[in-house]
Amino acid sequence: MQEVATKSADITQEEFVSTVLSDYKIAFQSRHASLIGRKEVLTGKAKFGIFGDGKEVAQVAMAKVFEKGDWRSGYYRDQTFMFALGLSDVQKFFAQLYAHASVEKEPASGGRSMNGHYATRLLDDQGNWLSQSDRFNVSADISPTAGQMPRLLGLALASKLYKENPALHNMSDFSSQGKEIAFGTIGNASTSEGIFWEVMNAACVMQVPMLMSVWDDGYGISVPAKYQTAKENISAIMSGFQTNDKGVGMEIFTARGWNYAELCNVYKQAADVCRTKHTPVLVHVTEVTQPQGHSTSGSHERYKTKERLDWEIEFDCITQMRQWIIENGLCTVESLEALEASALNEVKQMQKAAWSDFVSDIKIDIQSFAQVLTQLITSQIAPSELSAIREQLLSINDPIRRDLGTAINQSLRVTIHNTQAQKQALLDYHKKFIDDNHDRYSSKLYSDSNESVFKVPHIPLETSDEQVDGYQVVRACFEANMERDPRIFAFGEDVGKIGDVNQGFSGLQEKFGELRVTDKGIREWSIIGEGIGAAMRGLRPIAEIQYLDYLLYGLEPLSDDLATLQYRTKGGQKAPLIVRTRGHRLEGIWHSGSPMGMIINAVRGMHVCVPRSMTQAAGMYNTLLRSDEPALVVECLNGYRSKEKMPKNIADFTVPLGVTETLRFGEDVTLVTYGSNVRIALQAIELLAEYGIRVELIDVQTLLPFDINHSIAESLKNTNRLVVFDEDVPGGASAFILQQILEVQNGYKYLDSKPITITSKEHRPAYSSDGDYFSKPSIDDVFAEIYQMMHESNPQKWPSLF
Ligand SMILES: Cc1ncc(C[n+]2csc(CCOP(=O)(O)OP(=O)(O)O)c2C)c(N)n1
Ligand SMILES: [Mg+2]
Repeated sequence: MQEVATKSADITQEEFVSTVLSDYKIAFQSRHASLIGRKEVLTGKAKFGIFGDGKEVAQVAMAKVFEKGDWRSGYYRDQTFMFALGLSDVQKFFAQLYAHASVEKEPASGGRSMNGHYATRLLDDQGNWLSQSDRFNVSADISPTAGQMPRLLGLALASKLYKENPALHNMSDFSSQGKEIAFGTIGNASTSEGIFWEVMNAACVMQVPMLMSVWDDGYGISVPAKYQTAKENISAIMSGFQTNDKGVGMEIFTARGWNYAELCNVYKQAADVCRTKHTPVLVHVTEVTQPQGHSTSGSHERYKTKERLDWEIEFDCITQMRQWIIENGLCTVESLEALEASALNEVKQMQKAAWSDFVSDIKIDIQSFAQVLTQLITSQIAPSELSAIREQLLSINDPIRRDLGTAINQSLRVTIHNTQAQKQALLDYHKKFIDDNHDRYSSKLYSDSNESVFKVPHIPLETSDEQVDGYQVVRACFEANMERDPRIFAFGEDVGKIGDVNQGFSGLQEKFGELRVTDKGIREWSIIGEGIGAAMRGLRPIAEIQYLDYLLYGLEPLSDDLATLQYRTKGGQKAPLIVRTRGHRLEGIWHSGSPMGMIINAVRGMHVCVPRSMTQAAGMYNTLLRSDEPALVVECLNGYRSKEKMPKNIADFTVPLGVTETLRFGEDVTLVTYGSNVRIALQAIELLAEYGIRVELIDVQTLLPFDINHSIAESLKNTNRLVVFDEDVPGGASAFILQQILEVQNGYKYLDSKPITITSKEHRPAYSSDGDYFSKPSIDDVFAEIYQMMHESNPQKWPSLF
C-alpha cells in the first residue's frame, strides 16, 4: 500500500482507517450534494448551480494541512474543502443554492451570492473583528475568474508583515507572529488570466507564504487546455519560478486528482515547505474530472470526446478512492456500502431541511399578509379584488418573496380609492415589506460599525503661519499616523526609496523601515489586491497607484472585490484599505485624465475623496485611518508644489466625509465643483465679480458620500441657479452630481434656469498647454458659461458675450 502522510507513527491503524473513512464520507457526501444540487436547478427550485464534483479528494487532502489562523482565497469548486473543515455543511450549501436570505442559514453571503461562493464570518453583528488566529479563515469568493488572486497575495503578505515587524507581534487575535499561510485555489483555465501570472511573479519577488492549488480538469467550460495554456501544462511552464540555489522562487509540486494517497503526501510536503520556509508553493493537481460538466447551464457531452468522457468515469476521484480503500483492505465492501447509504441519507435530509427552512420563512410572511388581506376583506375594503389576490397568492406551491411583492402591489392598486385610514394595515405591511427586504437585499453596502467614517470625531483644522510645499503637509500627516499606529504601512511604485514620485513619503522609509514604506513592481492590479488581503487581516494598508489614469488597471479588484465585500457577505467581512492616487490636470492623453464618473459608478461600497488641497487630503486621511472603511483618495497632481500652511494639529484634525465646504458666498449662481477645479473656479469667480455676478462656490470634497447635509439644495434656495463644473467627460461625474442635487436633494424645485454642466471635451485631453486649454474646461469657459446663464436671465444687465 502506498504510504499516506497522515498515517504518521503516532496514530494507530484504527485511527488511520477511521480518518480515511471520514475523508471518504466527506467526499462522497459532497459529490451527492452536487448531484442533487444539479437536479434542484433543473427542476426549477434553484436558479443556477455550479458544483465541486470531481475535485473532492484533492480538497479533502488540502483541508488536512489547513491550520487555525490560515486563509483561503479560492473559487466556486471548493465545497468539499469547506465541508472537511466544518466551515460549511450540506444544509448551508443548499441554503445558498436556494438563495436563502438569512445569515444564520447561509452565513457566507446571506443569500446574496450564487452557490459555490464561500466565506467565513470575520465580523460580529456590530461589524467588529472576531479573532482570526484561532479560526479557519475564508475570504469571500467572487465570480470573475482569477479575481481571487490579488487578494490572495495580500493575505500572504500579511503573514510576512506579522512575522517580520515586531511592533505587530502583540496582535495575537490576528496572527501568531505570522506563522499562517494563505491557500489559493484556481481552475486550470483561469490561469490564462494575466492576474494569475502577475500574482505568482509578485509572490516569488516578495517571498510570501502562499500555497497555490490549480484544479486541472483540462477545460474552462467548453474550451480545452490547448487553447488555454502553452504546452497544456501549467506547472511545466511555471518551472522558471522554481526555487533557485539562493532559495528564491517557489516550490512546485504535482499530484493526480484521483489519487488520495499521493494528494495527502504532496499537500503535507507542500504545506511544510510553505510554513517552514515562508515561501510560495504551487500544487498542480492534474487529471481532475468534471462529472457533471461545468455548470447547470449546459452539458459536457457537447464538447468532450467519448474517450475523454469514458476516462472521466474511470478516473473519477470518488470511484478511485473507494477502490483504493477496498484494495488495501481498509474496509469491506459491505461496510462501505452501509456507510454510503447512511451518508446519502444524511445528505438528503439536509437538503430537505434547507428547502423547508427556505420555504417556510417565506410562507410565514405570506400567511401574515393573508391575514392583513382577510382583515381588509372583512371590513369590506375591495372585498372581491382582495379575495382574488389572496387566493392567487395562497395557491402558489413554492412561493418566493417576489410573489408576495406582486400581491402587495396589486392590493395597493385595487385600493387606490380607499382612504388611508381604511387601508392602514396594508400600508403598514407594505412599509414593513420594503424595510425587511432592504435589510435582506440592500443593507451593508457601507460599514455601520462604531468605526464607520461618520463616527470619527470631527476635530477642526488649526493652521499655523508656516508656508510649506503641499507635499510636506501630506508627508507630515503620514508620518504622524504611522507613528501612532504600527498597523499602517504604505506601498506602491516608487513609494519606498524615494517616498513616491511627489515625495509624500520622502524620508519615511528611513524612519519606519522597508516593511512599512515599500517599493512595488509595476502591477496596479495586484497592488490593490495586496491592500485588500492585508486589510482583511487587520492591517491598515495605504496602497498607492501612481497616477489616476492608471487606476484603470487596478479597478477590477476595487470594483469586484473591495467595493462589494461588506455587501456580498452581508456585513461578514471588511477590508479598510485606503487607495491613494493623484490626478486631474497635467499633460497628455494618459497623464491628465479625470475619469471620475467611471470610478464612482464602479466602486459604490467605497468612499471617494477628491480633496482640493493637500491640507484637505491630510484631514481626510486622518479620518479614514481612524475608520474601518475602504476609500480612494484622489489628490491634485498640481498641488504638491503649491504653498499651503502647515496645520498645527496635523496629526489630529479630521475632515468629515460627505460634508461640503462653501468657499465663496454669492446670490446669483451656485457653482459646484471639487479637486483641481476649485482653483480655476476661484479665479473665474473673481472675473465674474467684475461684471457684477456673485457666485456661491461649493467644494463637495467627497463624491461618495455626496453632500449628506444637502447643503447644495440650501444654496439653491438663494441663488436659484446651478452650475456643475467637472473635469470628466460630458455626462461623466457631472451626471451623478446632477442626479444627487436634482433628484435626491430635490434641488429642481428652486431652479429658475436650466442647470448646466461645464466639463471636458468627449475625447481625452491633448498634450501640452494648448491641448489642455482646448480639451479641459478653463477659466474662460467657466466665465463664459456662467456669464451667458446670467445673460439669459437678464439680457439688459448682461448683454451677450458672443
Ligand atoms: C473574468 C471572467 N471571464 C469569464 C467568466 C465565465 N467563466 C466562468 S467559469 C469559466 C471557466 C473557468 O475554468 P477553470 O478556471 O478551468 O475552472 P473550472 O470551472 O474548470 O473548475 C468561465 C470562462 C468569468 N466568470 N469571469
Ligand atoms: Mg477547468
